Amino acid sequence: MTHAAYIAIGSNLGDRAQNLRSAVDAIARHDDITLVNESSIIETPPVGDIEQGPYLNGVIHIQTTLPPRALLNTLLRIESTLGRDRSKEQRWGPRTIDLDLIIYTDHIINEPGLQVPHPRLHERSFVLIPLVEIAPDLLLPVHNETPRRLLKALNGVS
Ligand code: A4P
Ligand code: MG
Repeated sequence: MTHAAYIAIGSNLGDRAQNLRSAVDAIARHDDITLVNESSIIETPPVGDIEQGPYLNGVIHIQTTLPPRALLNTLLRIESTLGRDRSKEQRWGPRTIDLDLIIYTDHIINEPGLQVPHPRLHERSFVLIPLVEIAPDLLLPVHNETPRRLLKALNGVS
């Protein structure tokens, strides 16, 4: 049984474009994952109170036989392979690569270390803009809304 999932990707340290490319390549090479679609990569101003450089962000759509926790562990492993070291980071601070599992079919997961849909999805244009590009009308659990409508709401358009 395969499941559709969406992963938000971001980088604001080092060769940002190459970091994203390497992460997507590693995800696509995984035996239990098929890459279905990729959004454009956009440059975005940093969100949060920490002074840091701009990000490159995007979203990818995959099909996978991995259950959510195994998929998250795969993403965390790919982050560390690409040189991310959480012990040297601040929360919401600069990072070479950030891979967030934002959607896993219609599952709602609230466990320690795993929340899906990603809890800040609806307030982040750096996630919603690329998600709207590849899945404008996907009905999201919890919100019971589509990415297109969530982005409009974030921009103050009803
Ligand atoms: N975790 C729980 N749920 C998930 C999930 N659905 N996907 C846990 C991935 N991880 C999940 O993550 C900390 C822990 O969250 C993981 O070990 C996992 O068990 P992290 O990536 O180390 O922490 P983080 O990324 O600093 O925190 P968080 O809450 O994911 O923040 P965001 O939302 O990723 O914010 N500005 C721009 N323009 N672009 C960005 O990409 N990113 C951030 C980080 C801040 N500002 C940004 C951007
Ligand atoms: Mg993260």
